[in-house]
Amino acid sequence: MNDIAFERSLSASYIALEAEYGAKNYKPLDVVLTRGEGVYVWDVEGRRYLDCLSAYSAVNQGHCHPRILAAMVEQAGRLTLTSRAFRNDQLAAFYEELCALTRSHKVLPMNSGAEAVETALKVARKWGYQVKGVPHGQAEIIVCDGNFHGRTIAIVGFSTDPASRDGFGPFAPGFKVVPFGDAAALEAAITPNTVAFLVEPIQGEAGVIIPPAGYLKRARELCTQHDVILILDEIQTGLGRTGRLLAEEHEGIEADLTLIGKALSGGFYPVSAVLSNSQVMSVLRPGEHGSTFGGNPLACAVARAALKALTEEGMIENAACVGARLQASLAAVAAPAVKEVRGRGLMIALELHPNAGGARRICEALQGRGLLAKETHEHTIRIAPPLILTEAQADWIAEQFEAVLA
Ligand code: IF1
Repeated sequence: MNDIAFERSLSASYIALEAEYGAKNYKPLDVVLTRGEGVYVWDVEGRRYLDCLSAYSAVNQGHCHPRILAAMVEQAGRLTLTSRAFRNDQLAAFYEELCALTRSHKVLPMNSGAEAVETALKVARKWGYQVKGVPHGQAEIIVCDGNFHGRTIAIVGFSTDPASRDGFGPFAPGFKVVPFGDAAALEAAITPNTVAFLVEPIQGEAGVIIPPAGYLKRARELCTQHDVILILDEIQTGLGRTGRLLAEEHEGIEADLTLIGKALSGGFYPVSAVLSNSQVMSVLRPGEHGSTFGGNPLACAVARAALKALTEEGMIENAACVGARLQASLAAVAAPAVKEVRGRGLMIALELHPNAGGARRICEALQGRGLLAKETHEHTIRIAPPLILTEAQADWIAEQFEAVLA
């Protein structure tokens, strides 16, 4: 489409309205989507795109998955919200199924990922005072350089990304930052007041950064040795994205608290959860934490269906197998602009050389070829299609990158 045709298009009218009334906290690609099915989405002009972002891994099961949709519609017509002041008949089954699947003992349901992170931080601090015996007000939590855990004030307070953090202080004290992937630095940072280590198994926003082999295993050992709670933020890496149900499985470890969100609902509805495999969760007493919507019957019914779709339809195995194929064919793209292709399962990043003109330009060119991907930082393109991607679709993705980068 030329510039004049675009200015008169339906898309342009939506974009102009957004610009007039909306806060400018995003800079999306100029594509206005109206429908989705499986790995595909359609814009208001009827053009089809293969979605290589999956709503930041919230639609791992594919857009508008029929089983999740049916569960949502059925539950929405029956009972949506009771608050936790009363009980509902979906919560128990959600707990039971989620615990069985993840080998957890306890679940605390929330809505957004950031709320799950906040919940874990609160639980860890309380555990530190009540169980570990840390002096009141002295609890320390260790986090990693380059982390992304959400947008609340406490969370952005320990972010090392100026765009996320600057201008939002004053921040909560009690956080210490160490380099990601450096177990010796973690060990050196632990003090008698350390209550938790919070880490992403693979850093997402930082650009799909995979730590050295053995790092998480060593972190697990250090946490056990020093009586520190290991909190794994699997909000992005979890639920099949890396080719395993949880990314912790790649190193054969178990966290004390595991955070999941995003694909827990298949993208239908914000559902997150804190999973606990130790007695850590028992420090919370009635009235000390909660959420109006957390654990509501609609969320539970949707999440139950989302988990069933993920596990019963072979999506996790598919992510491992098709992900390896896609990563290999992207790595084979012969273009001098490509610095590195890295990833695990269907969590892949293609990093361009700093002189290659930037990732945004490439994403716009891919959009023109019917592929939607999003840059992260200036030079990296994230490739994270739904986990139902076929081999043929994976090959098609690699061809589009080849065409655009050549
Ligand atoms: C935005 C990135 C992805 C997350 C991890 C917690 C949360 C997230 C590991 C918070 C959220 C999002 C939020 C979205 C962009 C996005 C993102 F680019 F920032 F890094 F996915 F890649 N832990 N990630 O990745 O979950 O509260 O949003 O439900 O625009 O902020 P939330």
